[in-house]
Amino acid sequence: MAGNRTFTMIKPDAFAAGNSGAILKMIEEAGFKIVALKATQLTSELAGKFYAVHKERPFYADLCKYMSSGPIIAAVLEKDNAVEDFRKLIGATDPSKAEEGTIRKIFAKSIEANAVHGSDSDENAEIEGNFYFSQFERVL
Ligand code: IDP
Repeated sequence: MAGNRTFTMIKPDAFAAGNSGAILKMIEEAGFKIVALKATQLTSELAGKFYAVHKERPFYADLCKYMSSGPIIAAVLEKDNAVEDFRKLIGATDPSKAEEGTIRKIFAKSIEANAVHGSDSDENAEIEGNFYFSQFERVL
């Protein structure tokens, strides 16, 4: 159903710091239902594919290196107005600009190592969920 699912990753910095459980708790308490979940690690090549839209940006090579530097958690989340509400919950890309109480404000280390990913559109939520999960790995 369009509009009620989004995709997230708990990025290597937050996973390594042992913040995955606390972040998932905040996500559930904000009303999101977890409909797919896995711990995994990207290769640099896969990180490059995931972030291909940024390949002309100066931070792309560093981003691919960072995103493949350690384990992550990938998840599909369900809630009304999922994409927009989740972007609000995580806060601005740069944690120094994120609102108080947002996941990035609480857990992010820098503009790059910013704890979580959240899809920016329904279309990308679908593409990103399909990047990680087969139809048998998610709640239908
Ligand atoms: P978003 O994750 O808030 O949607 P995007 O602009 O799509 O932000 O950037 C994707 C990811 O690239 C960010 O979450 C962050 O990890 C990294 N990134 C974005 N801007 C910068 C930057 O200026 N320097 C370093 N890394 C950046």
